[in-house]
Amino acid sequence: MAVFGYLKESRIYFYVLIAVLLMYVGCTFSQKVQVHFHGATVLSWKVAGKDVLFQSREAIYDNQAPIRAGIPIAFPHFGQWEAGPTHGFARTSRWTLEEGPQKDSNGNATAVYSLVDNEETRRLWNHKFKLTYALVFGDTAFKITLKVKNTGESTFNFTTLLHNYFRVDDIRSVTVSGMQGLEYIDKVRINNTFTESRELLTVGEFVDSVYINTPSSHVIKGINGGRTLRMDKENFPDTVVWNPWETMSPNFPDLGNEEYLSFVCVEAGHVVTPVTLMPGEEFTAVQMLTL
Ligand code: TA6
Repeated sequence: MAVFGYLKESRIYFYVLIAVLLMYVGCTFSQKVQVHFHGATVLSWKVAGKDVLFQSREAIYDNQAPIRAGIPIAFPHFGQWEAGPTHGFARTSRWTLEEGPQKDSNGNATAVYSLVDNEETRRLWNHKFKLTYALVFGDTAFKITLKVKNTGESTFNFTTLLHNYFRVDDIRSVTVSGMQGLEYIDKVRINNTFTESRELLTVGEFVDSVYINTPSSHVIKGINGGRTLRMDKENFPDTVVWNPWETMSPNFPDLGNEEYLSFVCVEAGHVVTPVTLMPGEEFTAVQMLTL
């Protein structure tokens, strides 16, 4: 009791209390990185003190709604889903911190989150699975490895995507490389398919485009603080580009006025052709972000 008494008197008690609270509500690696247990949503990634990711000032943190910030995870279905919530249940489930946060041998901050099937997920989608979400944060790079394992007795199909919200200085100055010559599904034009003619994408209106079989790298210019971000991806063959613009922003009450000007969604996904996993099989996809 004496130790507890000492702790109670000292500042250590205060810090321990804060750490416990943060671990319950979310998991703050450091002032550079914040991850919320709800959806294993990476809320913030700061480099040189400036956030690379966007958090809506109206985002909801009730452990029910998806958090409009950072990197929500779409699984087992990207987009509207007749079996359950849009973009699936992964981003509205409470994940488990399996490893970390800790420093690896290279001094990177690392953590591994996981989500396994439960009564609620099976009610919507009657399959057994384990998702593993490994995060590695370096000084100017952030690597995500997403694994999906079929732990059941039946084969299942899924689509998945990292719904990246990147903070930008002004959406009207953003460019995204790597789409020229590709086919894309334009959800603004009743899901018709078109071929992209531009070498660099720009955004000057409501855009919601699913680019098919994209290259393994994109370069996004105009990131918060006049910076350029490179996205490298493995086994995420498609890339979604979205901004609601002024026209569609009123449809999102968890998005503040004019906030559409401060973010672009460039999303690495496996969404056009579903993944088929037989019992015991595992899917692995990687996204590397580098400033
Ligand atoms: O990734 C683009 C998109 O599918 C858009 O169609 C839009 O719905 C956006 O995601 C946001 O979806 P949410 O369910 O997070 O409001």
